[in-house]
Amino acid sequence: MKAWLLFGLFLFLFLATPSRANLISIRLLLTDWNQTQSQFDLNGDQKVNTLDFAIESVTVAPSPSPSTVWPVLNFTPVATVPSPVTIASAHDGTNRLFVVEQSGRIHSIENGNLVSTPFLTITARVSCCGERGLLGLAFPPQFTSKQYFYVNYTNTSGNTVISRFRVTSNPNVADPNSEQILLTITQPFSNHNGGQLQFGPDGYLYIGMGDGGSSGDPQNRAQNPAELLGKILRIDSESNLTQYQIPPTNPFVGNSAYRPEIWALGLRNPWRFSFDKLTGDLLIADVGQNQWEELNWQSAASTGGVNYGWRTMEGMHCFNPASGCAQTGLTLPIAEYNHTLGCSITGGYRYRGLQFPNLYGVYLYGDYCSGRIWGLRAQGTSWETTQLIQTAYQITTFGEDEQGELFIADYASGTIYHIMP
Ligand SMILES: [Ca+2]
Ligand SMILES: [Ca+2]
Repeated sequence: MKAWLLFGLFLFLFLATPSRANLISIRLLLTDWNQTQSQFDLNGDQKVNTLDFAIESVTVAPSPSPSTVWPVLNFTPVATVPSPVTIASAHDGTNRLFVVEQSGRIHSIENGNLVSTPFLTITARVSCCGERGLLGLAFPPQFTSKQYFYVNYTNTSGNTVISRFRVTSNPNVADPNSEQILLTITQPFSNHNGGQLQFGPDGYLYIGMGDGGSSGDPQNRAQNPAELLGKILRIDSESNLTQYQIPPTNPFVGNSAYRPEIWALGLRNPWRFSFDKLTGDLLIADVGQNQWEELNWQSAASTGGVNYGWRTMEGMHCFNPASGCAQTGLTLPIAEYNHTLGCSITGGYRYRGLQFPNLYGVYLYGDYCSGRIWGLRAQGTSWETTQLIQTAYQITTFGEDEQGELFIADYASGTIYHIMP
């Protein structure tokens, strides 16, 4: 089938479907790369090669415009990994899932099968467990050509390390001796180490840092601009592999009172945050102290520097001082729940996949202690949230694959589940 026919098919589907918002997924089978056939371009003078295609399948998903029906979640086991805390995707076309084992291993799942040899083993460098361990994993843009990735772990001294490792000639095995440490952050207490790593749509590496620990942020680190603790950091890890760079558009560049890595501040323990695959918006789940678990939203248009309030506030409530706190300049969460419903929020992802139409546009988040999972969706200019299910899982993390399908980890059993209709 020639390319113009394919274009015709696209046009047909585009016009024939009831809404432009519908998702059309066409699976192509490349049958021939035809070097001899050629055609003229629109200028009439240039030869271009043509491709022969076969249409393997065409799927038109129901409209992703907000459904009035909340999705009913089902969970299909994918693999079992001891103490899973992170699920990441390499975006290299393999659709592999990488699952981080807290004690210091990374496992890969390829074509639905757990690869028996771990992708990476650095257990001797990692202190575990509680809130310590190998906690974060992210693959950079253009990983296919780069073949390196980033981790966030607690070292044997209890401090946070952000480092880079390289993959060997075997795509399912990384080299533990290839480590390049980008950043070490001293941790005053064993808890609240953050752990999330995500590349933003801007290509920069975002790092979640907790307030350092103890209880109530005793040194007020999350509000201290000279500290990296209690923040989300943003660095340019890709321009210079020997030394990370500060993005020139970071909000506090040139302000000597602030560490220039700071993107957002006033966070207690942003254990999990994620970017909306479609809009680039940032959703940050911040674990609360004794009463309130919270969810924060940041538009993709944000220029950074947002103060999310901790320890002045816990959720939408004054924390220190307990009443009459000064809220000027603080950004409140878009959702919160109290400790009658859980004790530790685990942020998830906004679903942008094709297999689960009722979930489209819904952000999922859960609670580690209660196993509850909530959905959050935009309703006009505001948000609405509801509990979708209460599971028996100790929810440590959600994950998103290359197609936008969502996964969840049960820390207790180690099972990774695909969230299905
Ligand atoms: Ca700590
Ligand atoms: Ca807050």
